[in-house]
Amino acid sequence: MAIEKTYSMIKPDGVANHHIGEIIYRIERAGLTIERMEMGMVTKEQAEQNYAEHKGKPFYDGLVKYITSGPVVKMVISGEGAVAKMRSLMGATDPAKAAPGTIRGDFGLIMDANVIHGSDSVESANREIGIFFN
Ligand code: IDP
Ligand code: MG
Repeated sequence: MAIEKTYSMIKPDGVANHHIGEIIYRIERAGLTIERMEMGMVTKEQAEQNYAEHKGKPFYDGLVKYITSGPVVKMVISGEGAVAKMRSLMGATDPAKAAPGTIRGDFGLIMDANVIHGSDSVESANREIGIFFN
């Protein structure tokens, strides 16, 4: 595998429920490097760009509304196979199906409030990093 960069974001529920420290701890313990990190709001435009692939799906409007509803933590993370490594730390999209020991399995509530976002490929990561850090 190669050194990759990925984009990850602690969602509003992860911030509101005080999981920032635990999540950052898990990322660093996995050997990944947090290169950039910023707390703040996501604009409607950024949300629509980030979730463009889901436009038209029944949950799209709720998803955009949710991710813009409160502060998030935006991160650029690097390391060997960082994209897949973050996805495995995160766990399955549905917290009800995410394995114990994963971030979503341990702290997730429902599909919207599933604690964390992580890019699904190197291409998505490059695109998403450009949306949130430019
Ligand atoms: P991912 O976050 O694991 O990559 P995606 O399929 O890319 O999952 O979906 C993006 C986000 O949209 C999910 O994290 C979740 O919050 C939300 N989502 C996905 N599918 C559904 C659904 O069927 N109902 C409600 N929300 C959904
Ligand atoms: Mg996705």
